[in-house]
Amino acid sequence: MPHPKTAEALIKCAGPIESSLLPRLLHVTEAAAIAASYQMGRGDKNYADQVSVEAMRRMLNCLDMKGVIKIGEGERDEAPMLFIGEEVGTGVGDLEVDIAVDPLEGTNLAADGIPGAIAVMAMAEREGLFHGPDIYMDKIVVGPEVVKYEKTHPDEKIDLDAPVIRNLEIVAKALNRNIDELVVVILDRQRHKDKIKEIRETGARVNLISDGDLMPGIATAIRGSGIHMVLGAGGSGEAVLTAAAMKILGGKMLARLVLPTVANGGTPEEIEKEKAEKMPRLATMGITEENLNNVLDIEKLAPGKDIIFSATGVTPGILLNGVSLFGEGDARVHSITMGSSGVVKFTDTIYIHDKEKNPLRMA
Ligand code: VTB
Ligand code: MG
Ligand code: MG
Repeated sequence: MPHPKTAEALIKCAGPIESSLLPRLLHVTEAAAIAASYQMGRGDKNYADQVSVEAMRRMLNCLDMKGVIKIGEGERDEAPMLFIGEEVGTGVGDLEVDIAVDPLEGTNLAADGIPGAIAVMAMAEREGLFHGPDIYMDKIVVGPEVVKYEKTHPDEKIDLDAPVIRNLEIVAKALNRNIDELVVVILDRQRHKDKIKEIRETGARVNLISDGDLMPGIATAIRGSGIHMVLGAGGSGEAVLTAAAMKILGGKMLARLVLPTVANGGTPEEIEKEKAEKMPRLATMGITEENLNNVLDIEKLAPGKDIIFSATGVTPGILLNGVSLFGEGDARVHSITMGSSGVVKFTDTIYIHDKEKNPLRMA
Protein backbone atom coordinates (compact mmCIF):
# COMPACT_ATOMS: atom_id res chain seq x y z
CA MET A 1 0.00 0.00 0.00
CA PRO A 2 1.51 3.39 -0.95
CA HIS A 3 2.42 5.72 1.88
CA PRO A 4 -0.50 8.15 2.30
CA LYS A 5 1.73 11.27 2.43
CA THR A 6 -1.27 13.53 2.94
CA ALA A 7 -3.92 13.81 5.62
CA GLU A 8 -6.44 13.74 2.79
CA ALA A 9 -5.51 10.17 2.02
CA LEU A 10 -5.34 9.18 5.66
CA ILE A 11 -8.47 10.73 7.10
CA LYS A 12 -11.31 9.74 4.81
CA CYS A 13 -14.97 10.53 4.66
CA ALA A 14 -16.64 7.89 6.77
CA GLY A 15 -19.83 6.04 5.89
CA PRO A 16 -23.16 7.37 7.16
CA ILE A 17 -23.29 5.13 10.24
CA GLU A 18 -19.76 5.96 11.30
CA SER A 19 -20.26 9.69 10.62
CA SER A 20 -23.45 9.97 12.60
CA LEU A 21 -23.25 7.33 15.27
CA LEU A 22 -19.62 6.60 16.17
CA PRO A 23 -19.28 9.58 18.53
CA ARG A 24 -22.55 8.64 20.21
CA LEU A 25 -21.75 4.96 20.47
CA LEU A 26 -19.11 5.82 23.01
CA HIS A 27 -21.73 7.15 25.41
CA VAL A 28 -23.75 3.97 25.07
CA THR A 29 -20.96 1.69 26.30
CA GLU A 30 -19.85 4.31 28.83
CA ALA A 31 -23.31 4.38 30.40
CA ALA A 32 -23.47 0.59 30.58
CA ALA A 33 -19.99 0.42 32.12
CA ILE A 34 -20.76 3.06 34.76
CA ALA A 35 -23.99 1.27 35.69
CA ALA A 36 -22.09 -2.00 36.04
CA SER A 37 -19.30 -0.41 38.04
CA TYR A 38 -21.66 0.45 40.90
CA GLN A 39 -22.31 -3.28 41.18
CA MET A 40 -18.66 -4.29 40.89
CA GLY A 41 -17.58 -6.88 43.41
CA ARG A 42 -21.02 -7.22 44.96
CA GLY A 43 -21.27 -10.83 43.95
CA ASP A 44 -24.54 -10.49 42.03
CA LYS A 45 -23.75 -11.01 38.37
CA ASN A 46 -27.35 -11.05 37.24
CA TYR A 47 -28.10 -7.70 38.80
CA ALA A 48 -24.87 -6.21 37.44
CA ASP A 49 -25.90 -7.47 33.99
CA GLN A 50 -29.43 -6.12 34.38
CA VAL A 51 -28.34 -2.56 35.20
CA SER A 52 -25.88 -2.56 32.28
CA VAL A 53 -28.59 -3.75 29.92
CA GLU A 54 -30.96 -1.04 31.13
CA ALA A 55 -28.33 1.68 30.79
CA MET A 56 -27.30 0.54 27.32
CA ARG A 57 -30.87 0.33 26.10
CA ARG A 58 -31.72 3.76 27.48
CA MET A 59 -28.79 5.31 25.60
CA LEU A 60 -29.47 3.35 22.40
CA ASN A 61 -32.97 4.74 22.41
CA CYS A 62 -31.54 8.29 22.35
CA LEU A 63 -29.92 7.69 18.95
CA ASP A 64 -31.57 8.86 15.75
CA MET A 65 -31.70 5.58 13.84
CA LYS A 66 -33.84 2.59 13.09
CA GLY A 67 -31.88 -0.07 14.94
CA VAL A 68 -32.48 -3.79 15.31
CA ILE A 69 -30.70 -5.98 17.86
CA LYS A 70 -29.11 -8.90 16.00
CA ILE A 71 -26.79 -10.16 18.73
CA GLY A 72 -28.37 -9.49 22.08
CA GLU A 73 -29.27 -10.77 25.47
CA GLY A 74 -31.09 -13.84 24.16
CA GLU A 75 -34.50 -14.70 22.85
CA ARG A 76 -37.46 -12.42 23.42
CA ASP A 77 -39.11 -14.78 25.93
CA GLU A 78 -36.02 -15.06 28.13
CA ALA A 79 -34.58 -11.53 27.85
CA PRO A 80 -36.85 -8.60 28.69
CA MET A 81 -34.57 -6.07 27.02
CA LEU A 82 -32.14 -5.99 24.13
CA PHE A 83 -33.46 -9.34 22.99
CA ILE A 84 -32.74 -10.50 19.46
CA GLY A 85 -35.11 -8.64 17.15
CA GLU A 86 -35.83 -5.71 19.48
CA GLU A 87 -36.07 -2.39 17.66
CA VAL A 88 -34.13 0.46 19.25
CA GLY A 89 -33.42 4.10 18.46
CA THR A 90 -35.75 7.06 17.98
CA GLY A 91 -36.73 5.92 14.48
CA VAL A 92 -35.88 9.42 13.23
CA GLY A 93 -33.75 9.72 10.08
CA ASP A 94 -32.67 7.28 7.38
CA LEU A 95 -30.09 5.21 9.20
CA GLU A 96 -31.03 1.54 9.33
CA VAL A 97 -28.58 -0.36 11.48
CA ASP A 98 -28.03 -3.87 12.77
CA ILE A 99 -26.66 -4.02 16.28
CA ALA A 100 -24.62 -6.48 18.34
CA VAL A 101 -24.47 -5.84 22.07
CA ASP A 102 -22.97 -7.31 25.16
CA PRO A 103 -23.80 -4.74 27.83
CA LEU A 104 -21.70 -6.55 30.42
CA GLU A 105 -19.20 -8.94 28.90
CA GLY A 106 -17.73 -10.89 31.79
CA THR A 107 -20.55 -10.75 34.35
CA ASN A 108 -18.58 -13.03 36.71
CA LEU A 109 -15.55 -10.76 36.40
CA ALA A 110 -17.64 -7.72 37.32
CA ALA A 111 -19.43 -9.48 40.17
CA ASP A 112 -16.10 -10.65 41.59
CA GLY A 113 -14.36 -7.32 40.96
CA ILE A 114 -11.58 -8.91 38.93
CA PRO A 115 -9.99 -7.72 35.67
CA GLY A 116 -11.51 -7.98 32.22
CA ALA A 117 -15.18 -6.93 32.42
CA ILE A 118 -16.32 -4.55 29.66
CA ALA A 119 -19.43 -3.03 28.11
CA VAL A 120 -19.29 -3.59 24.36
CA MET A 121 -21.23 -3.20 21.14
CA ALA A 122 -21.00 -2.89 17.39
CA MET A 123 -23.23 -1.58 14.63
CA ALA A 124 -23.34 -1.93 10.86
CA GLU A 125 -25.68 -1.43 7.95
CA ARG A 126 -28.49 -3.99 7.54
CA GLU A 127 -27.14 -7.53 7.21
CA GLY A 128 -23.70 -6.21 8.15
CA LEU A 129 -23.28 -8.51 11.15
CA PHE A 130 -23.74 -12.29 11.37
CA HIS A 131 -27.18 -13.06 12.67
CA GLY A 132 -26.87 -16.28 14.59
CA PRO A 133 -28.03 -18.09 17.66
CA ASP A 134 -26.62 -17.54 21.11
CA ILE A 135 -24.58 -20.74 21.39
CA TYR A 136 -20.80 -21.23 21.26
CA MET A 137 -18.35 -20.67 18.47
CA ASP A 138 -15.05 -22.42 18.16
CA LYS A 139 -12.62 -19.59 17.40
CA ILE A 140 -9.15 -18.80 16.23
CA VAL A 141 -8.08 -15.17 16.18
CA VAL A 142 -4.75 -13.71 15.00
CA GLY A 143 -3.40 -10.31 14.00
CA PRO A 144 -2.99 -8.50 10.65
CA GLU A 145 0.63 -9.60 10.20
CA VAL A 146 -0.72 -13.08 9.61
CA VAL A 147 -3.10 -11.80 6.93
CA LYS A 148 -0.11 -10.23 5.21
CA TYR A 149 1.98 -13.39 5.56
CA GLU A 150 -0.77 -15.55 4.09
CA LYS A 151 -0.88 -13.36 0.97
CA THR A 152 2.71 -14.21 0.10
CA HIS A 153 2.55 -17.83 1.34
CA PRO A 154 -0.57 -19.32 -0.23
CA ASP A 155 0.18 -22.81 1.16
CA GLU A 156 0.42 -21.62 4.73
CA LYS A 157 -2.98 -20.57 5.97
CA ILE A 158 -4.46 -20.45 9.44
CA ASP A 159 -6.94 -23.31 9.66
CA LEU A 160 -9.46 -23.94 12.44
CA ASP A 161 -8.96 -27.69 12.10
CA ALA A 162 -5.19 -27.78 11.74
CA PRO A 163 -3.01 -28.91 14.65
CA VAL A 164 -2.16 -25.97 16.92
CA ILE A 165 1.52 -26.28 16.00
CA ARG A 166 0.77 -25.59 12.31
CA ASN A 167 -1.13 -22.41 13.14
CA LEU A 168 1.50 -21.25 15.61
CA GLU A 169 4.28 -21.83 13.09
CA ILE A 170 2.52 -19.45 10.73
CA VAL A 171 2.02 -16.82 13.43
CA ALA A 172 5.64 -17.16 14.56
CA LYS A 173 6.88 -16.60 11.01
CA ALA A 174 4.48 -13.72 10.43
CA LEU A 175 5.65 -12.03 13.62
CA ASN A 176 9.28 -12.97 13.13
CA ARG A 177 9.45 -14.76 16.47
CA ASN A 178 9.95 -18.17 17.95
CA ILE A 179 6.92 -20.16 19.02
CA ASP A 180 8.02 -20.01 22.66
CA GLU A 181 7.80 -16.23 22.42
CA LEU A 182 4.11 -16.37 21.56
CA VAL A 183 1.18 -16.12 23.98
CA VAL A 184 -2.10 -17.94 23.33
CA VAL A 185 -5.21 -16.97 25.29
CA ILE A 186 -7.82 -19.62 25.98
CA LEU A 187 -10.76 -19.91 28.37
CA ASP A 188 -9.90 -22.11 31.34
CA ARG A 189 -12.55 -24.78 30.85
CA GLN A 190 -12.64 -28.55 31.07
CA ARG A 191 -13.66 -28.62 27.38
CA HIS A 192 -10.26 -27.11 26.50
CA LYS A 193 -8.16 -29.59 28.49
CA ASP A 194 -6.72 -31.28 25.40
CA LYS A 195 -6.29 -28.03 23.49
CA ILE A 196 -4.39 -26.44 26.40
CA LYS A 197 -2.09 -29.48 26.55
CA GLU A 198 -1.58 -29.25 22.79
CA ILE A 199 -0.66 -25.56 22.98
CA ARG A 200 1.79 -26.21 25.81
CA GLU A 201 3.43 -29.00 23.81
CA THR A 202 4.25 -26.54 21.04
CA GLY A 203 6.30 -24.51 23.50
CA ALA A 204 4.02 -21.49 23.25
CA ARG A 205 2.96 -19.80 26.45
CA VAL A 206 -0.63 -20.07 27.59
CA ASN A 207 -2.71 -17.36 29.21
CA LEU A 208 -5.68 -19.10 30.83
CA ILE A 209 -8.60 -16.78 31.44
CA SER A 210 -11.61 -17.45 33.64
CA ASP A 211 -13.89 -15.39 31.36
CA GLY A 212 -13.88 -12.81 28.61
CA ASP A 213 -12.38 -14.02 25.32
CA LEU A 214 -13.52 -10.95 23.34
CA MET A 215 -10.90 -8.33 24.23
CA PRO A 216 -8.01 -10.80 24.01
CA GLY A 217 -9.15 -11.51 20.43
CA ILE A 218 -9.00 -7.82 19.60
CA ALA A 219 -5.63 -7.57 21.36
CA THR A 220 -4.11 -9.96 18.80
CA ALA A 221 -4.46 -7.09 16.31
CA ILE A 222 -2.72 -4.61 18.59
CA ARG A 223 1.06 -4.80 18.81
CA GLY A 224 2.39 -4.51 22.30
CA SER A 225 -0.62 -6.21 23.86
CA GLY A 226 1.41 -9.37 24.40
CA ILE A 227 -1.34 -11.59 22.98
CA HIS A 228 -0.77 -13.38 19.69
CA MET A 229 -3.61 -15.85 19.33
CA VAL A 230 -6.97 -16.69 20.89
CA LEU A 231 -8.29 -20.23 20.64
CA GLY A 232 -11.22 -22.26 21.86
CA ALA A 233 -14.98 -22.34 22.21
CA GLY A 234 -16.65 -19.26 23.69
CA GLY A 235 -19.80 -17.24 23.12
CA SER A 236 -21.02 -16.74 19.54
CA GLY A 237 -22.09 -13.17 20.31
CA GLU A 238 -18.61 -12.43 21.60
CA ALA A 239 -17.26 -13.93 18.37
CA VAL A 240 -19.32 -11.57 16.21
CA LEU A 241 -18.27 -8.57 18.30
CA THR A 242 -14.62 -9.63 18.02
CA ALA A 243 -15.05 -10.02 14.26
CA ALA A 244 -16.56 -6.53 13.94
CA ALA A 245 -13.45 -5.07 15.57
CA MET A 246 -11.10 -7.32 13.61
CA LYS A 247 -12.68 -6.25 10.34
CA ILE A 248 -11.73 -2.68 11.21
CA LEU A 249 -8.25 -3.59 12.48
CA GLY A 250 -7.43 -6.05 9.71
CA GLY A 251 -6.88 -9.21 11.74
CA LYS A 252 -7.96 -12.72 10.88
CA MET A 253 -10.61 -14.79 12.58
CA LEU A 254 -12.21 -18.12 11.82
CA ALA A 255 -15.16 -19.46 13.78
CA ARG A 256 -17.70 -22.25 13.70
CA LEU A 257 -20.95 -22.60 15.58
CA VAL A 258 -20.99 -25.40 18.11
CA LEU A 259 -23.74 -26.49 20.46
CA PRO A 260 -22.74 -26.18 24.12
CA THR A 261 -23.55 -29.83 24.84
CA VAL A 262 -21.24 -30.85 21.98
CA ALA A 263 -18.42 -28.52 23.08
CA ASN A 264 -18.72 -29.51 26.73
CA GLY A 265 -18.77 -33.26 26.04
CA GLY A 266 -22.44 -33.92 26.83
CA THR A 267 -23.96 -37.40 26.55
CA PRO A 268 -25.64 -38.39 23.25
CA GLU A 269 -29.02 -37.88 25.00
CA GLU A 270 -28.08 -34.38 26.13
CA ILE A 271 -26.88 -33.51 22.63
CA GLU A 272 -30.08 -34.82 21.05
CA LYS A 273 -32.16 -32.87 23.57
CA GLU A 274 -30.32 -29.64 22.82
CA LYS A 275 -30.66 -30.22 19.08
CA ALA A 276 -34.39 -30.80 19.43
CA GLU A 277 -34.69 -27.60 21.44
CA LYS A 278 -32.46 -25.35 19.35
CA MET A 279 -32.43 -26.54 15.73
CA PRO A 280 -35.95 -25.31 14.85
CA ARG A 281 -35.02 -21.79 15.95
CA LEU A 282 -31.66 -22.06 14.15
CA ALA A 283 -33.50 -23.06 10.97
CA THR A 284 -35.31 -19.70 10.99
CA MET A 285 -31.86 -18.10 10.82
CA GLY A 286 -30.88 -20.29 7.90
CA ILE A 287 -28.76 -22.64 10.01
CA THR A 288 -29.32 -26.34 9.48
CA GLU A 289 -27.50 -29.48 10.64
CA GLU A 290 -25.72 -29.45 7.25
CA ASN A 291 -24.31 -25.93 7.46
CA LEU A 292 -24.00 -25.64 11.26
CA ASN A 293 -20.38 -26.74 11.02
CA ASN A 294 -19.36 -24.35 8.25
CA VAL A 295 -16.30 -22.30 9.01
CA LEU A 296 -17.09 -18.59 9.07
CA ASP A 297 -14.45 -15.98 8.27
CA ILE A 298 -14.55 -12.27 9.00
CA GLU A 299 -16.49 -11.58 5.79
CA LYS A 300 -19.21 -13.93 7.03
CA LEU A 301 -19.13 -12.79 10.64
CA ALA A 302 -18.98 -9.07 9.89
CA PRO A 303 -19.83 -8.47 6.21
CA GLY A 304 -20.66 -4.78 6.82
CA LYS A 305 -18.81 -1.95 5.09
CA ASP A 306 -19.79 0.74 7.58
CA ILE A 307 -19.02 -0.89 10.93
CA ILE A 308 -18.54 0.87 14.23
CA PHE A 309 -17.40 -0.62 17.52
CA SER A 310 -17.14 0.59 21.07
CA ALA A 311 -15.96 -1.00 24.32
CA THR A 312 -15.63 0.60 27.75
CA GLY A 313 -13.78 -0.99 30.65
CA VAL A 314 -15.75 -1.90 33.75
CA THR A 315 -12.90 -3.51 35.68
CA PRO A 316 -9.28 -2.93 34.54
CA GLY A 317 -8.27 -5.11 31.63
CA ILE A 318 -5.68 -5.72 28.94
CA LEU A 319 -6.45 -2.61 26.88
CA LEU A 320 -8.75 -0.57 29.08
CA ASN A 321 -8.80 0.83 32.59
CA GLY A 322 -11.82 0.17 34.73
CA VAL A 323 -14.37 2.79 35.78
CA SER A 324 -13.20 5.18 38.53
CA LEU A 325 -15.92 6.60 40.74
CA PHE A 326 -15.22 9.94 42.41
CA GLY A 327 -17.19 12.04 44.87
CA GLU A 328 -20.69 13.30 44.08
CA GLY A 329 -21.35 10.62 41.50
CA ASP A 330 -18.62 11.67 39.09
CA ALA A 331 -17.09 8.93 37.00
CA ARG A 332 -14.08 8.50 34.76
CA VAL A 333 -14.19 5.88 32.03
CA HIS A 334 -11.79 4.48 29.48
CA SER A 335 -12.93 3.26 26.09
CA ILE A 336 -11.84 2.14 22.65
CA THR A 337 -14.03 3.12 19.72
CA MET A 338 -13.35 2.48 16.07
CA GLY A 339 -14.87 2.69 12.63
CA SER A 340 -14.47 1.25 9.14
CA SER A 341 -12.79 4.38 7.81
CA GLY A 342 -9.77 3.25 9.81
CA VAL A 343 -10.02 5.35 12.95
CA VAL A 344 -9.31 4.02 16.43
CA LYS A 345 -9.83 6.22 19.45
CA PHE A 346 -8.85 5.55 23.02
CA THR A 347 -11.00 7.88 25.08
CA ASP A 348 -10.61 8.97 28.67
CA THR A 349 -13.93 10.56 29.64
CA ILE A 350 -14.95 12.28 32.83
CA TYR A 351 -18.63 12.81 33.58
CA ILE A 352 -19.28 15.63 36.03
CA HIS A 353 -22.41 15.34 38.08
CA ASP A 354 -22.34 18.37 40.38
CA LYS A 355 -19.81 20.82 38.95
CA GLU A 356 -20.03 23.22 41.89
CA LYS A 357 -19.59 20.68 44.65
CA ASN A 358 -17.09 18.62 42.73
CA PRO A 359 -15.27 20.56 39.99
CA LEU A 360 -13.55 18.70 37.18
CA ARG A 361 -10.61 16.71 38.43
CA MET A 362 -7.78 14.99 36.61
CA ALA A 363 -7.37 11.96 38.82
C1 VTB B 1 -18.05 -17.35 26.83
C2 VTB B 1 -17.03 -16.28 26.53
C3 VTB B 1 -17.32 -15.03 27.31
O1 VTB B 1 -18.43 -16.36 28.97
O2 VTB B 1 -19.31 -16.92 26.37
C4 VTB B 1 -18.12 -17.56 28.34
O3 VTB B 1 -17.06 -15.99 25.14
C5 VTB B 1 -19.17 -18.59 28.75
O4 VTB B 1 -18.57 -19.80 28.65
O5 VTB B 1 -16.29 -14.10 27.10
P1 VTB B 1 -19.00 -21.00 29.59
O6 VTB B 1 -20.37 -21.37 29.14
O7 VTB B 1 -18.00 -22.04 29.37
O8 VTB B 1 -18.96 -20.45 31.00
C6 VTB B 1 -17.47 -15.34 28.79
O9 VTB B 1 -16.24 -15.79 29.31
C7 VTB B 1 -17.92 -14.11 29.56
O10 VTB B 1 -19.12 -13.63 29.05
MG1 MG C 1 -24.17 -10.46 28.13
MG1 MG D 1 -20.66 -12.01 27.27
